[in-house]
Amino acid sequence: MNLNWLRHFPDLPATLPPETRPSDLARLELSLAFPGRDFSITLSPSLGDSFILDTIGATTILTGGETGLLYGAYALIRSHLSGSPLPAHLESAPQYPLRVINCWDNMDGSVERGYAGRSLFFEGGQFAYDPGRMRHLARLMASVGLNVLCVNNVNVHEPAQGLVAELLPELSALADLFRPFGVRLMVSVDFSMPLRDGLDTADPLSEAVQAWWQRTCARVYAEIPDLAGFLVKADSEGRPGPFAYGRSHADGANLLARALKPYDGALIWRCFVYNCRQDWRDPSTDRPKAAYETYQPLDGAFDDNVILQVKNGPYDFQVREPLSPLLLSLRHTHLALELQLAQEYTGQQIDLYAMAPMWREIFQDLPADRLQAIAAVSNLGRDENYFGHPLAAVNLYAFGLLAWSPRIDPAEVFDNWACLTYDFSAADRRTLVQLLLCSRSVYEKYTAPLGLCWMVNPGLHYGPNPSGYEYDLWGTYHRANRDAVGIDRTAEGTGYLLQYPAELQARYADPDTCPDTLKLFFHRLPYDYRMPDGRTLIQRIYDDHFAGAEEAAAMATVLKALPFPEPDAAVIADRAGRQVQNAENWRDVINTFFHRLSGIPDAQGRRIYD
Ligand code: GCV
Repeated sequence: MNLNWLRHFPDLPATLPPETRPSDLARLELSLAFPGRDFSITLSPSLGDSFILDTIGATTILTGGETGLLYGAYALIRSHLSGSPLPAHLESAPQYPLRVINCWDNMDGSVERGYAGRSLFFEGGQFAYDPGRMRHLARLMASVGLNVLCVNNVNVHEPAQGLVAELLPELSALADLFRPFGVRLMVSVDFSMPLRDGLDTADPLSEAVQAWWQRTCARVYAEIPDLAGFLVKADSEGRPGPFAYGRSHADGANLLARALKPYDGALIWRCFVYNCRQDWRDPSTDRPKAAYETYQPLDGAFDDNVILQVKNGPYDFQVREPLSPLLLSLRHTHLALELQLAQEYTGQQIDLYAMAPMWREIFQDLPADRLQAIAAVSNLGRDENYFGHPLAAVNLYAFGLLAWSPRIDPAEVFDNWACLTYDFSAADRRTLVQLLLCSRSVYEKYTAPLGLCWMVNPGLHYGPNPSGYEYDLWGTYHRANRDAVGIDRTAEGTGYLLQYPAELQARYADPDTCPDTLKLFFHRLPYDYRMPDGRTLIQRIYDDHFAGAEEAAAMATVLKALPFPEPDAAVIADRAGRQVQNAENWRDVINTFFHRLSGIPDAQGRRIYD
């Protein structure tokens, strides 16, 4: 059953010739989608991913690079099926050469933070995939311009270390399935891998280690000449890294980058480095400061095929965080932005949460040309619909378009996606788009208030638990007491704010002018603090939680009334019901938590538990 946005794309033949190139596929896709229409297609290899489209009378002229022709073909098909006409002359080039999906799939078949079933690629310690689905996935990605798929978890559990050794032939067979669609594979590697192979060190300055990585890359690229590169999580949440040898992350990243360099491979090095064994009693360590403190001093020390991958916020994909200051401060280092499509903290593909409005905010502060690549943690799994929640598909769709052009308009993208996915009337489609557009702010209202973050159930990360992480090791504290809540991160507090450029420091420094959504991220405020609209802080917390739960219920009613086809209708109705319960639970737990601490009643006398 194909209920995603490819559903009206004409079927491809059951098999493609093994040497099919993206440009061949582009011609095939166009001939299937537009039988009888006149095309003039010119391959101009130097254009790479870019394409130019001209429509003159009944003839469409498409010029593009090897992959550009394919993206041009998909742009035409999307526009045709969604009824959004392209201009008569269009020159289109992606903002980022690497548009990456990071799967956190383990070879035992589990998916770390996966909410759409088991792994699409692995089971029982082996490759286990349906080739038809792989091709479909490749087409799904290519149809929105995504071109790199990192198949295994950044936490590299055995036997995944074998992906660059004994499992390499199987990885290569998988790469063959994605290649016609212009999608290149990437693998996560473990920094300590030389130890597995008999070396007694993984020290980046050891010549034996350097030679080991060179040999490994030679073997890998002999099998998969177009592998996009390696992704590494090092010295992060228990993963091995160069710190064990007293070396810097520039030493560590450059080691792998130099081994990849002869093959044009990229080394993507994640910056998710912080002390995950913090003592909650210690207020002098402030986790959001960690990545900047580690990497800012190394700016300019990385080789040119190293890309530092930075999560959008300084914490970890919370519903609301400011932009990571590292993304603004590194000037001489290649950067990738890391987003998370998997809804780890944002409703786990049960609650509706469409992300493009959040990404728009990111790019309001982040100049698009600061980045060389963009990556997102996958929300895919083995479920029939790939995404668990059928509407979570919109996040992969929108991410592809964002990676091509970060200035996308969420409303337009949602509308196109809805048009491709469901045969709705214009009115129903507008309703669906409105739900998607407001879904993030509804979720935000009923969960942790005003940028506070981390009030989730530990480990699981779904549902409320305001003290769940408060006395733990992870550096994620709100420090609520009977008078006040939040952490002062200004110059007078932890100093985190000083990591930002002056303009953003000015925006956040004063609690009175700091945007409400981030007030408790940057400031510690008493419950009777007056918000700009005159309400007290505590009243605003209560009001948001009552409103958020009400809005979730209203959204569910509207969603259930939309004419989704089966099986989507049943799944959407079920998840909407669970979201309503989740929202009520959040409302009651958070309001009760603050009510018990503060002793301040709700001005409207609504039910809060004593
Ligand atoms: C892959 C958070 C998640 C982990 C994830 C980690 C990361 O801590 O909870 O599951 O590990 O981020 O991004 O590396």
